[in-house]
Amino acid sequence: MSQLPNSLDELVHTFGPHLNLAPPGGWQDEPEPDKVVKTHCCFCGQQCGIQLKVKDNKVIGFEPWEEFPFNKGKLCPKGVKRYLQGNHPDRLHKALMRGEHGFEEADWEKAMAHVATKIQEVQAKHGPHSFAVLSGVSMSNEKSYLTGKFARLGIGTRNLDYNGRLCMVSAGAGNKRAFGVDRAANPWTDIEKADVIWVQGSNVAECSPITTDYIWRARDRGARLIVVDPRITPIARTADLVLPLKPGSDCALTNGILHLLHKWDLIDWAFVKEHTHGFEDTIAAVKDCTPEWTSEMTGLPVEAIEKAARWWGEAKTSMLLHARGIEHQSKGADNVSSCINIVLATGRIGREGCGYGTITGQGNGQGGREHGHKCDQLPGNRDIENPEHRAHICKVWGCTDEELPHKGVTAQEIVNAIHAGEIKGLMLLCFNPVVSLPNTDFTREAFSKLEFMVGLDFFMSESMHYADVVLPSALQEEDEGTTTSAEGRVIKINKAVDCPGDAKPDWEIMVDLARRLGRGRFFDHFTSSRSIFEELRKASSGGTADYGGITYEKIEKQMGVFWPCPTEDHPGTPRLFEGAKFMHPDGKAKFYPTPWRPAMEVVDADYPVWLTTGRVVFHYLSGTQTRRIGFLVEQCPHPYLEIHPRLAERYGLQEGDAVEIESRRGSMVLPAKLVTTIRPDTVFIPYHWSSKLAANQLTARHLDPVSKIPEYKVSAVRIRKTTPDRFSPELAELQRMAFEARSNQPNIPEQVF
Ligand SMILES: Nc1nc2c(c(=O)[nH]1)N[C@H]1C(S)=C(S)[C@@H](COP(=O)(O)OP(=O)(O)OC[C@H]3O[C@@H](n4cnc5c(=O)[nH]c(N)nc54)[C@H](O)[C@@H]3O)O[C@H]1N2
Ligand SMILES: Nc1nc2c(c(=O)[nH]1)N[C@H]1C(S)=C(S)[C@@H](COP(=O)(O)OP(=O)(O)OC[C@H]3O[C@@H](n4cnc5c(=O)[nH]c(N)nc54)[C@H](O)[C@@H]3O)O[C@H]1N2
Ligand code: SF4
Ligand SMILES: [Mo]
Repeated sequence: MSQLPNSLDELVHTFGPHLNLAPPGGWQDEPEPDKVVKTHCCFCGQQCGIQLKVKDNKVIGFEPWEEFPFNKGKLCPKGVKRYLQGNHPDRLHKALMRGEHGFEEADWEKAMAHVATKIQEVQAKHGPHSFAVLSGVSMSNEKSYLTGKFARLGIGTRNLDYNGRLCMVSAGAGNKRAFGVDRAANPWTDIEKADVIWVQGSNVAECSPITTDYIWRARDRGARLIVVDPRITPIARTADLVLPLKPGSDCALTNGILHLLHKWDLIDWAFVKEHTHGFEDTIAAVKDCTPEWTSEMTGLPVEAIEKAARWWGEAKTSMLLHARGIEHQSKGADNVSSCINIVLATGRIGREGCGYGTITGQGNGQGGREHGHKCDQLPGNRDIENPEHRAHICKVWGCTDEELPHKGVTAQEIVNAIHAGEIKGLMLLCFNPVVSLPNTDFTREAFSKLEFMVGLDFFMSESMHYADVVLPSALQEEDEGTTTSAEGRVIKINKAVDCPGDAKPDWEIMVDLARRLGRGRFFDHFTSSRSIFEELRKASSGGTADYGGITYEKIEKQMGVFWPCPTEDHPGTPRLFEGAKFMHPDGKAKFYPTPWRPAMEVVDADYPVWLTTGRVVFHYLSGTQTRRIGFLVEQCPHPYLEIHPRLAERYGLQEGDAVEIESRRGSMVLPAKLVTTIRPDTVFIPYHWSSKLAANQLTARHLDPVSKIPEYKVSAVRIRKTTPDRFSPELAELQRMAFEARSNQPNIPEQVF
């Protein structure tokens, strides 16, 4: 559990490295690095600049990269400790094949030949689309692009989707509907120029820590901050107005705000008339969303709703930011649209200090959703069912229309199809569904039904345990490439060290496999990430996400290039929609009516408490990476149930007590963490752990009908006090380690397990 130090000893222990206090035995002289490589953090979508120190082909530490404009040398705790992964004893160095006695290290040739044969066998038996690919966007643009091409032309399946389906797709759907393009509308420097900043469903300080800095710079200028979240997160604790609404009630609030803006005539009529469509229908849809109705739906006081509407409505400049809090819902896309509606109604977009953005989550969550990594998409954000778009890609790829599969199904639907026996084979890379998909039992059942699974990872993730062959892949610092940050800035990842053992970058493995599958002609020309990027430029050219004019050299020179960037002499586009020009064919933006509907599961007499899930600053996603870094484990060793003292009292719970949480999907036992910063009808569990500690044992497979994102943020549960012997052995072990680390030992090792 994240600790606040309550004694000097504990403080020294917890923050020792930062206080510059010598460890027992004194500081060791740090070896002089052979080189220092300017690159970016491998974790979240902020993609902070960092310099990695390298000695003897190993990353041994880091230095801040002060000149990189986005973070100017600042890093969060994950960024500071990321360098510890490379030399971790758990790194996969060899291919693994499942034998009679479990996994055994295998000769590379043998493993690859087996994979190719099994893919062909499954497809021969059950048809080309019975083999699916699920992948992820911690991978570079080059790898994401190649995965799309490999699935379609290498394997020949339409069933490809990615972990952004659990992350960015509601925002994507809402953005495309409104603007015709899916990217944050502004560079982050616009945040500091806004007079009102509205943050909805985003734990900024823990999940996009560097964005905090931009918001605080605005506050230093006197800007007002409004935060909408059922939990009073660290950023909310510095807000001018906190709106701790009921989970799942977001579009009731934003509809209510639009109602008031209209009632008080705080609409920018000139902007609405000249630059948008659909206002009348949208206003009609909020006719009945009075402050009283909004208050009833959201659980917020009328005065607070009115104050928020007044502040937003009367501001000269403003910025609205949201993240998964509103997007991880079965009406995620509508929540996004309802936020955009209040931005459009006040005409505050496309100019300095005025705009809107979703805070992209994963490292390459932005770039990875542009280059054909999704079941219905081709590179450049093209539509796989649009004949012109298909023709462009067929030309670049040198294939016929018949060779290019059509639309497949989304990530959760692929797993549903595996469970139903319709999909029989899977290639899984850069994705850990056994931890990250909702309803863990269902995912596990599905994975155990697969006839054949090949996985690519650099650690043995929980999902890899279901594979028949595991191929060791490369860490971010073992290859070069590009990613695109939350701002839409394309940046350059630089290679610092070589891969260990037989490990290889994902693209090399896919190119090799494509040859073995007899499709080498589409892939033989790829000899480096740079060669893939050159094709990506052509493939994206003319699409909305146009990278045509971006080169590695230009990225280095400009410290990033914002897309769209159609030609080499184009500087890139930091701010979209300048002059209120949107990317729909008629140049106008579209309002989208979002009539209220409840979450798919709501509290009732049997399951009376709202459950919501999310993150802590010290861990990253399914935890495969950060649960292996000692410092981060020490700060937050295991999950817990965040609960308000009033709710805790009702169940007789005190700090640290064992509490059983049960939903219609499953149950788990966690220690209670009493906090006054959460609604008293809601509990929260961070989701970064596996098996008996996985929050997704409780969540449901309810999807948004448009974006197909799971409703991670809203479930109904019941809770009861239980005894500590019900803690799972994993939790007991983590508690013991944490206790020892705090009491006797100077420090637990930097790398654990
Ligand atoms: N430390 C850390 N940082 C990360 C990540 C990580 O794993 N760890 N992951 C990265 C990724 S991939 C992502 S997607 C982002 C996620 O970044 P965020 O979306 O900021 O993080 P979450 O914790 O998923 O959820 C955000 C907030 O939504 C609130 N919330 C819950 N239910 C509701 C609701 O019904 N309405 C509203 N308005 N709010 C609600 C939660 O209380 C939480 O504070 O973070 C990125 N950065
Ligand atoms: N309950 C609940 N569940 C959630 C969420 C939530 O808020 N609540 N959030 C959802 C969100 S927003 C997200 S983004 C997902 C994330 O869920 P996942 O995508 O499953 O999480 P990761 O931990 O990123 O898993 C990536 C795996 O790929 C490996 N990996 C990393 N980089 C590479 C690479 O370059 N190549 C290869 N081959 N492997 C690599 C890592 O070691 C790790 O095992 O979780 C979702 N699940
Ligand atoms: S904010 Fe994100 S990118 Fe920056 S150091 Fe932290 S995890 Fe890395
Ligand atoms: Mo995410």
